[in-house]
Amino acid sequence: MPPPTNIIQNGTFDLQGMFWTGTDIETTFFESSYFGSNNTNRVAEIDGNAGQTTQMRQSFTITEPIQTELTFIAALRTQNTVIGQDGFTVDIVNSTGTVIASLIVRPPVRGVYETYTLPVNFTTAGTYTLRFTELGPDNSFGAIVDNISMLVCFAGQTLIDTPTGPVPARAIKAGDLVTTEQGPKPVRWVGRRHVTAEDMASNEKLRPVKISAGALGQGLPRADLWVSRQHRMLVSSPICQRMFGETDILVSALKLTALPGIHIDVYIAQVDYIHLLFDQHEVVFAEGAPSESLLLQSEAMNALSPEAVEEIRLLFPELSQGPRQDAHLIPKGHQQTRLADRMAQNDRLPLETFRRPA
Ligand SMILES: [Ca+2]
Ligand SMILES: [Ca+2]
Ligand SMILES: [Ca+2]
Repeated sequence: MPPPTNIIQNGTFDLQGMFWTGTDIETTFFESSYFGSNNTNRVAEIDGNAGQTTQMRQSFTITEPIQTELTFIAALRTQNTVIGQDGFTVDIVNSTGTVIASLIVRPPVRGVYETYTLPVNFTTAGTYTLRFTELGPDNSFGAIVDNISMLVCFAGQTLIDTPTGPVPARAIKAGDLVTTEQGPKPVRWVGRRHVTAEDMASNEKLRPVKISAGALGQGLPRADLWVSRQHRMLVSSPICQRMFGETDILVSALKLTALPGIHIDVYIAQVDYIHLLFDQHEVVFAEGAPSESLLLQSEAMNALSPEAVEEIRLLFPELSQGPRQDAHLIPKGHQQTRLADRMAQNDRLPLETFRRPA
């Protein structure tokens, strides 16, 4: 998952009106024009001319359900503004014109910014519009707005290796080829569950494990990686050989939290769990780190919604029955705990002897 990015372009108006559309947009002046200061910070005024209702809009695309907030600063011009009347409405509008979040702003002070926050819950992917509309006396003296920002962080951007290069997990569809330990294999089904802060607050088991970049050894994962706590990661170590007679085994992410750089993420606001289902249990490469694909009849099912479990059972009845063949040995829970403790005590990394198949 990459760091949060600001989905609003030119929210500082450094590029004047670029990326903004609407009616009577005034973005050509510096703060000094409105506040009587010497400040050359470029801002927007939401009442450019008398006789026209200023409206300033910007559209953007949301690729998956996400909760975030819009923030900006606003103040009234120092001259000829009416406290309690001049201001604007800020709306987030979906593609069918429905307002999904709205805030009325009437800055209480002239010439001094206040920060405003509008929580936004995007329940579906799609194109949305941010819209500012003038309120109050239509006399060309209005509210100043600046630093408009909406930070988003799409969890589904974890990169999965495929024969054509790394692809965001959320972009993988049934039928696509994904690189596995056994070579390219077609994905049969993609399971997805969006987990909100409220979900995690009510069920701690839904909080993900964060594996920091490089924490597994050999530079892996290539970027910070979030997985469900029962999701198993490949461990390849001489300690595995000594304990289990096999070099490569699978250990749940939760057990690996005994190691540095791997911990339950108690700060993350939301997460999307994406599971790739193949004909067989496979090892795939998430940010380059070898980890299991979804195991039916496993704890990984807990991270899926009941509807998703039902859908898998409906679509792939043969997969949810009968003995399964694990991609690698999966030791019992207490043995996994001992292995993780030994690696921690001896400063050994999980992928010490990992050799990626050619
Ligand atoms: Ca600015
Ligand atoms: Ca106006
Ligand atoms: Ca006005």
